[in-house]
Amino acid sequence: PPIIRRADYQVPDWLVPTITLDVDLDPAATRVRATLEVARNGTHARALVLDGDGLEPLAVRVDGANADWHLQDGDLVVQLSGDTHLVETEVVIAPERNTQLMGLYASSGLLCTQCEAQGFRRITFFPDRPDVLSRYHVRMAADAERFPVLLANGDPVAAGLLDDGRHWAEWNDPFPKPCYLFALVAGDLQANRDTFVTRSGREVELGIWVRAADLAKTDHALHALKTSMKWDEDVYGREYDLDVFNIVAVDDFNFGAMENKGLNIFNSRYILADPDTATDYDYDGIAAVVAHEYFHNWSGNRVTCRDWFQLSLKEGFTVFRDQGFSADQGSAAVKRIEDVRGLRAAQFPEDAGPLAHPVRPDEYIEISNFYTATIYNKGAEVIRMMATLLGPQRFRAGSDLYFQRFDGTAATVEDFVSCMEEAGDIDLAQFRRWYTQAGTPRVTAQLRHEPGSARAQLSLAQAVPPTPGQPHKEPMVLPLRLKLFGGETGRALTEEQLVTLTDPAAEVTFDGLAERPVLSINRGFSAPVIIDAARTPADLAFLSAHDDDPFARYEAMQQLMLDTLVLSVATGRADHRAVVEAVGNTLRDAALDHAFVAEAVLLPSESFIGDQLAQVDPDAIFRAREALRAELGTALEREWRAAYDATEANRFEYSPAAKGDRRLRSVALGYIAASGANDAAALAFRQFERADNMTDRQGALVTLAGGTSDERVAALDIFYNRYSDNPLVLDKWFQVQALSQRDDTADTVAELARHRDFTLANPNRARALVGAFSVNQRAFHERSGRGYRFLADQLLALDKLNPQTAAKLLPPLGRWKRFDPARAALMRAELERLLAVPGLSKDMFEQASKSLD
Ligand code: B3K
Ligand code: ZN
Repeated sequence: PPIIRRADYQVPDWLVPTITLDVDLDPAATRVRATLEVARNGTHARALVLDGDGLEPLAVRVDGANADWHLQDGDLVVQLSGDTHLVETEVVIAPERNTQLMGLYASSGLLCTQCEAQGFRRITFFPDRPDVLSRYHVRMAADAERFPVLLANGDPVAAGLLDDGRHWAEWNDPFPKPCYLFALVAGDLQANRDTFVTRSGREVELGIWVRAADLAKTDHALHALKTSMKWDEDVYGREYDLDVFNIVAVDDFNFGAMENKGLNIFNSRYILADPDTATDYDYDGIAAVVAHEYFHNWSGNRVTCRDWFQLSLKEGFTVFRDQGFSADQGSAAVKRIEDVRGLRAAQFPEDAGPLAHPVRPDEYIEISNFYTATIYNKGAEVIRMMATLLGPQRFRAGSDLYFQRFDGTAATVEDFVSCMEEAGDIDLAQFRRWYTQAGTPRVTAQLRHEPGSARAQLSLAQAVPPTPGQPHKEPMVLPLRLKLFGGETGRALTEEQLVTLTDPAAEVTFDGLAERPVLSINRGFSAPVIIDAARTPADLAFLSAHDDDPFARYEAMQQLMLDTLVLSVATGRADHRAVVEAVGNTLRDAALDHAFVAEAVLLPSESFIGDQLAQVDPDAIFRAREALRAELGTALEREWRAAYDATEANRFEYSPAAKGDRRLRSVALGYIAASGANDAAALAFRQFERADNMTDRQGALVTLAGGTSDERVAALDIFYNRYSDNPLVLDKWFQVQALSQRDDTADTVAELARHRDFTLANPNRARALVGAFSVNQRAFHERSGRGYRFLADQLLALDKLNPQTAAKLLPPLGRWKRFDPARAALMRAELERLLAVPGLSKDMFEQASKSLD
């Protein structure tokens, strides 16, 4: 398959100022008539090429007459003589047979679209690229009984009945948009409605559309929508621009949600919530995704991307915006901890592996493979660093300038950075390397201090590792927030300062120190780097108790835990004392909020421990981590029980404090179970049965599912029976078992793949079982290689239905370089097996072939 290169970008040959779509909907045969006003862009004699994917033209007319056209690799090529023409095409497509969930497809009885990145070409012939912006007028018709609701982008303009039991509706979107933002929905839906009055006094009709039975689960999403609309006005000065804003929830969706102009379409897992079926984590995820898609109305829709290499222009910025929103809704420190944990779990391994790519990639085979943690989350960190370097006022000025200057256009990453440079009056020339160089920089920091001296010397050095296609790296701009604390008193010895490392190495001198200093560095995770600061367990324990930045306290504890675990994996012997003492101190510190405590006392994941080692030994890591868990459980049993009892609530409430209580309660339960206490299973089962909310119920289920008690089987059965008609909760049932730490998880997962409720056709279900299993380090990397074989089998089956979702599940197989030669060979063999299959999608081909290098 061809490689698409950023350097090859050319402006479009033809523009399409307006498009009229006439869509006669039917699950088996939908007729799409498109009328495009096309305009030659510049002086050239090239034909009009309209992208098509799997389309057969039934008619092609130019200015009302039969046209001179042919198909080329699925695209429609039309010879045109003048500078403007009216081009009409007609195709028939079958949404009910669309298992890729790209283009127009059917999901649980409704019809909906997904066009980003290149799904529109599966609906009609069109220049399917983000720099062609058009005004859309859509007329749709469908059976009135099966599809009583007809929605599209923009404003509704007219509707009516037809004689044959069908009805129609027309929608008009006044804002020119690229075709990836087109959407329509037809179905038997009900809306949870409200209004929002914008700051200039316009009233916007809001609707969250779901099946009637789900209506009661939409209040949280609706509330999040209104809160986001207000937040974007207050924090970024961005006002909504249409009179209606609709969101539709669908069960079959390739990712989280889609920001189509005025008509967001969501994976139902990011809309539906009530206390009985959704965890606090789900509630938070819903608010974050609702906000994210809403924020795209400016960062993505009003200003879109010139080409798909600029994807992080909208995604990195919008993630940064949604992170800010979530931070403002509760504890900013806990939100930062969660975001950094997510970055380390998904993006750092990506950046260290065969699929590493810059935040602005230079080439791709299939763009769907580039909706990655690097584009999204590292992209957000890059924006965050600019915000740190500029400070809040100048960052806001840069953002205002960007929106004002590029409103209504398709922009580039370069445009954004230039606005920051101009408004911030700062030179970001070297900083731009964050967009071009892949790989996570490593910073070594060494603080030297002579006993009794008032001076200390900090040596900083940076290195960016080689990544595929980039053997040599230049130094980056690394904004490091740091501060010194007194090793005896715990007092702050300095103000926090921002040290921006731009050279390969630098020295910073501190004077007037009254006592031995302890270094707190990269506070708030001011740069997305790996810090190697070689601090003693005592100093880390000290910071975990005394640092005044909660994020830095968390980091100190994580580093202490990591150092301890890495040492015990390497030597087989463990000294747990410093960790036990530090965790005990945190648990006993009454001034800390429970949400923070729960994060701080969690051990690093098995895979993150693996990331610290030259070679991952999944079994040794598992043993070392379990041993530390058990010891923490036993040594601090009184504290865990106290925390458990102190966090019992009478009634469910969704507030930061109540969420913190529930989180700490389930973490404490896990440690009580790890201690081997006799009553642990009974305690968990009691929590499971008495819970009036999913957070407590699932928390108990996780603990039970990882053990061997009789209660385990009972709880899994009860859970299954209670929720067997709720697909989102059944996903949890699959996922909890796939993530279990039991010795027989690989068997259980193989069995679950044959369960009557398992299907690869639904992406959420596929991810809940296959995706979860492949990040369960010990189970997936079982020495026999059966985990690898299982994943490859599932990928092959899924590739036939839905290549995009299949390819997204492949990366765990590509981590072979990190494992011993026997495991590496088994993993490679599976990648080779995939590549040998005839008819493999280009999505899978790209991921698998790159993963072998
Ligand atoms: N922009 C969409 C993602 C589309 C993914 C296409 N493979 C959702 C989002 O990031 O908001
Ligand atoms: Zn997005």
